[in-house]
Amino acid sequence: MRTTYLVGNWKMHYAPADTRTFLARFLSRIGTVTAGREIVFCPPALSLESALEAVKSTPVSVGAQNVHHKESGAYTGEISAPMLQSMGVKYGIVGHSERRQYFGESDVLVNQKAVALLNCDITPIICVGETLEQREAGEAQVIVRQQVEAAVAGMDITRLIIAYEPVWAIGTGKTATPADAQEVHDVIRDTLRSLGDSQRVPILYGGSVKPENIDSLMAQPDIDGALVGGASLEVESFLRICQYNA
Ligand code: G2H
Repeated sequence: MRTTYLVGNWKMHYAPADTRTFLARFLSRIGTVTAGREIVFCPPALSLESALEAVKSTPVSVGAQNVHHKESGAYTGEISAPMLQSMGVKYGIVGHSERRQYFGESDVLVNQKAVALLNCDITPIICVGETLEQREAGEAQVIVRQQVEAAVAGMDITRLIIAYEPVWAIGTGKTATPADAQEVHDVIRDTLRSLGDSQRVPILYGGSVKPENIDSLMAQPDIDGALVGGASLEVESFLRICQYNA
């Protein structure tokens, strides 16, 4: 039985004060977290410390949205995996399509970032997903397979989380149908099969996840959680997502 992950990716929202307010409200409402579920908030780097302080002694965890692949050096504006580790960050998102699209991150760099996190015992959440053009050209499965193979090269796959985020579904309100998502998740698990015990790898879905679609997504056999953007910015909607009906 795989753990399921409900991960809030706040993107460029919520400074430290807003982070403290949000998490105080969320934690006062969540009660006990259902066994086998892990709730993770990924605030902007500036708010990591506030988030870590707020979730201390609770079952909720904190992750980073990005990391530099080198341990230290003259890289103005960047943050390293050892720095995240020293703070107590447990997860790190890498390869989000917004990083690939706006900051030119390649599959090779995604792999290097994931290795950097693993070297610091931080679990990488590796994002993959096809664009609308690629989907319409019938290339979704080939693209996702290539992205997964490149991103996980040389790693112990049982230490990773994969997130399938079709680019056309991100922040657009369009969600892949549960069946569409399941089909690609199955391809991802098949891709991982030759690399190790793929049954142990959690594969999350991301892209306009909301209270209205979480139950049907989670009902799919290879969907092991959700990476949630917009709907994680509202206490009530993210609570409902964390409390999905199995
Ligand atoms: C995809 C997702 C979170 P949203 O980027 O990573 O965002 O739920 O707003 O589509």
